[in-house]
Parts: sequence; structure tokens; C-alpha cells
Amino acid sequence: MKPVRAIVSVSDKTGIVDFVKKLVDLGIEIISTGGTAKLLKEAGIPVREISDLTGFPEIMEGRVKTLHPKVHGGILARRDKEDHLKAMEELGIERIDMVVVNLYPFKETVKRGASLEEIIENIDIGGPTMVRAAAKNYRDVAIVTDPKDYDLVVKELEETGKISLKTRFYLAKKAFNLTAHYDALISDFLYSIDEEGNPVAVREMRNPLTITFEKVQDLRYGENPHQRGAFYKEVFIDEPCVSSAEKLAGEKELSFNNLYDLDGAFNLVLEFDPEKEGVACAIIKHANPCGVALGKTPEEAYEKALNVDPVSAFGGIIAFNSKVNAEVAKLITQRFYECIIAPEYDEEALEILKTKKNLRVLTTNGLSGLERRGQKSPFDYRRITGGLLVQDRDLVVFDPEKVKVVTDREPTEREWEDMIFAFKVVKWVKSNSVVYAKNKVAIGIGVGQTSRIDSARCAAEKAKMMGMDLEGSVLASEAFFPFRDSVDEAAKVGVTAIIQPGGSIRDSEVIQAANEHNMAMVFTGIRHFRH
Ligand code: 93A
Repeated sequence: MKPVRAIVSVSDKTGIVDFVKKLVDLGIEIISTGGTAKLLKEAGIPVREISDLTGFPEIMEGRVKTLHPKVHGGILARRDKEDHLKAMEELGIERIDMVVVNLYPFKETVKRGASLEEIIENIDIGGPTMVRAAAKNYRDVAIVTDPKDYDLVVKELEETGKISLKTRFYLAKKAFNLTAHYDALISDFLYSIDEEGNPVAVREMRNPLTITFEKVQDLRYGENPHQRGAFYKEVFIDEPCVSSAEKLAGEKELSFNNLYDLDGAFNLVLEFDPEKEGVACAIIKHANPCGVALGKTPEEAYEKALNVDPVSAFGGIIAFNSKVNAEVAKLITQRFYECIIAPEYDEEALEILKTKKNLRVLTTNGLSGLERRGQKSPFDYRRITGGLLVQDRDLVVFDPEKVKVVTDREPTEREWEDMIFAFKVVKWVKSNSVVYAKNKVAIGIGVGQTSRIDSARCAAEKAKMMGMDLEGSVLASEAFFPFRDSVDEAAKVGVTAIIQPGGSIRDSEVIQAANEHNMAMVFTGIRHFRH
């Protein structure tokens, strides 16, 4: 059926004047609310006020404008039911065949830091009610919620005089997706504050039914080219992380794997406070670090990290915990990398990095590890077939003061420093993980083996292959040693101190092994499995 009447009520007024002009040219009567009606009239478009349709004024500063049976009866009436049509006639309800609505900008109001009162006022009630009513009645009504659909609607009307069922169904699905997301955002926000509007502690953010993500973009593909991929983001999260980072250079789009690896890389370097611990550089391949080092300057940290495994570093992702300078930029451009992420870049550094067309350069705009302590994103998510596992993020800040020395020998100062460094690194390596470190360089990284002893052996073998000297190194293990074998293995290659969570039923055997080798060993009491 040809639409005769449309309600138009929009907060985002993009393209609305042109669209409505065309609807009027097609003979459709326009009914509109306060601000929208005013704009349309100013553009010379004939518009009927909503109060004329309802016979009731807009009241309470607009809180009640369209919440009226004459509106909802006109939208919801089934055109194929005698008694619905009869009710319309008896009560003077006019038929509404199209609803053009977009909602109060709730998210934008929160994001610009408005007062709680203003945020609450931006919870749209009348808009979603019309959207849902029209979407429910998609067999007879078209619900247009996205300015991007205006052209499609006009084109169909011009070509056929009506809007097809197929299009009405497409518009209805989109409309319910909009209202579902809109309400989810309101709920997410309310769970992030107390009744006075103050932010609540991360651990209290326990939404009972759903978790909300918002689509940022489709990706070229997923983990592999035959898989589709997209990037969704938590909404009210304000922390330095890859999902809120800005791309400064690099022609190619970020891929699914790039985003994943960038996340691992940046999280790793954020373990280190640039002021107190120095510049951290991590090079990541397939979600695991292949080089990590601390240095006084970015170039020192980078060269040390690269030196550990230059072969694996090819095509990797680099992260720094502090400003990238021209010296390190020059070194980086001598090799092939996919992406780099850092809190900031020198102007000169950026110019140098830009010369590599395919190198994607990301910044968190000055935010670094220190701000992370005030992080807001509470959860880590892991997909399983048919579901989603949710847990707190592993943000335990390791406190060296609380670590227990369990061997006869106390660690030396240098061993302490290397152990603290290694334990922070091992947290970001896929389990079973073992890291050998010396002079704050991870000289052997054992990733993702199914047994701890294999991780220990692989890392040592590789370190030797790369010409690293393991004599006097320390070893970190992300979980306890179930047997003494890894300790014996470590002693053989020259390890003098071990840091691990402890907690095995064979701890005494493991401690005894360390004592036999005159090693120092400390227990952190914290395990860092990473799958
Ligand atoms: O305050 S409301 O929740 N109450 C209503 O009855 C109502 N009707 C439409 N918000 C309402 N709207 C919303 O007003 C629409 O969703 C739209 O976003 C906005 C358009 O207002 P105006 O035309 O005055 O700019």
C-alpha cells in the first residue's frame, strides 16, 4: 500500500530536510515533533505538528510528545483486521505508514562528560516506543532509523510507489537492533555508577544479563582469509589500549591478527613504569613476544629486544611504553614490521616511520601504563563454541615486597631486578611459559608448550642458537614446577635464580633442587596462566 502519512522525529538531523522534501513530493503527509518540525518548516516544507494529530500539547519540556494512543494506534493498527480499522474510525485515529525516528544522543551525552541529570534527560522514551511499535508492525509500516537508509526508501517509493515487504523487514530488524543496543548502553552506564553518579569500583560492574559491545568496523577478514571478521568494542571504557588507539600512519587497514597482537604487545610494555623502570620494548609474533627488553632509551630497548630473535621479529608488532624518538624510528624502518604502538611519537620519528607505507603507526595519545591503574574495563572474554567465557582481567600488579625467598641463598640485587622483569614478561606469554632473563633482557622465551620442561628446554635451546649467554641468567615460570626437572635443566644452562608462583605438592623437592644448585628461588604466590 502507498504510504499516506509519516511521523518524523529525529535528534540527528543529518539529511532530514532533503529526505522529507522528497517524501512530500511523493504526496506523503508529514507529522513532526518540536525541533524537527521547526527545522522542516524553516526549509519551507509543509508540516503538521504532532499536537495537531493527538489533540494534546507536547508537555513536560518534551518528555511527553508522542506517547499518545493517536500516535501508537495509528502505527500499530493492523490493516488486515476489521476490528482494528473500526477502532481507528470510531476514535478518529489516523493511519501512520512510516516512522522516521532516531534517538536522543545518550552515548554522546555520557562521553562528553555531561551531568547525571543531563544524561538521564537524554534517555529517549517516546522515540524507542515509536520505533518498536513501527518495527513490530513491519507488515504495514516502514520504520526508518538510519539516515543511511533515506536514499533507499526514496528510490523504492519513486520507482514503485511503495516500500516492499523485504525492505520493511530489513528496516524492522535494524530498528530492534538499535533499541536493543540503546537500552543496553543505558544499562551499562548505570552499572558503572552509584546512585549519586559517582563511578563504581571495577569489580562491582556486574551486569546481570548482558554485556554490551558496539561494532567499530568490519575487518578485511578474520584470523584467516576464509573467515569473516569484525571488531567490536566496549563502549564506556576509557583506558589506553589498542581498541581506543589512533592510527597516525600506514595505508593498510589493521587486520584481525594485527589488533590481537597489538593488544598483547601493548599490555606487555604497560607492565613497566617508564619513569621508574625504564623504556620497555616488546616485539610480538602470533600473540607471543619474541623479544622484550628494558633500556635507558628506546633505541637501546629496541636493539636488545630485536637481538634476541631477529628472525622471528620479521613482520612482527612492536610496542613501547614511552615516547618513540627519531633514533629508534630510523632503526625500525630498516626492517619489516606490520605495526607499532606507543603512547607518543616525536614529530621527526613520525616522519621517519611514515616513509614505510605499510607500517601502521598507532598512538594512545600520551596515555601510558600509569593511567592504566585507573582502568575501567573489568573483563576478559574468551570465545568457546556456542558461548563466551568471562573473567576478570589479569591485572594483578606483582608486589616484589610480598615475594617469599624459599632457598638458603638470598637473590642478589641484580637477580632481583631480572626476576621482577622476567615475571612481568612471562605473564604475557602463552602457557606453559618460561622466560630466561639477564640484564633486563628476555634472552630466552619458551612459549606455549604442553609441558613446562619442554618450554624450559625450547627456550634454552633457542637462546643458545641465537648466541645468547645464559650463564648468570634468571628464570621465570608463569605457574609452579610440578617436578624438579625444570630446575635441574635450568641449572645446567647457567641459571642462578628462579621466580615462580610456588604451590606444588612437590615444592619441597623443587626447593631442594634449587639449594643443591646453590640457586636462589622466590615464590610470588601469583599464577599467570595465559591460553
Ligand atoms: O522525551 S521523549 O522520550 N518523549 C517523547 O514523547 C518523544 N517523542 C519523540 N522523546 C521523544 N521523542 C524524541 O525526540 C525522538 O526520538 C527524537 O530523537 C527527538 C526529536 O525531538 P525534536 O523533534 O523536538 O528535535
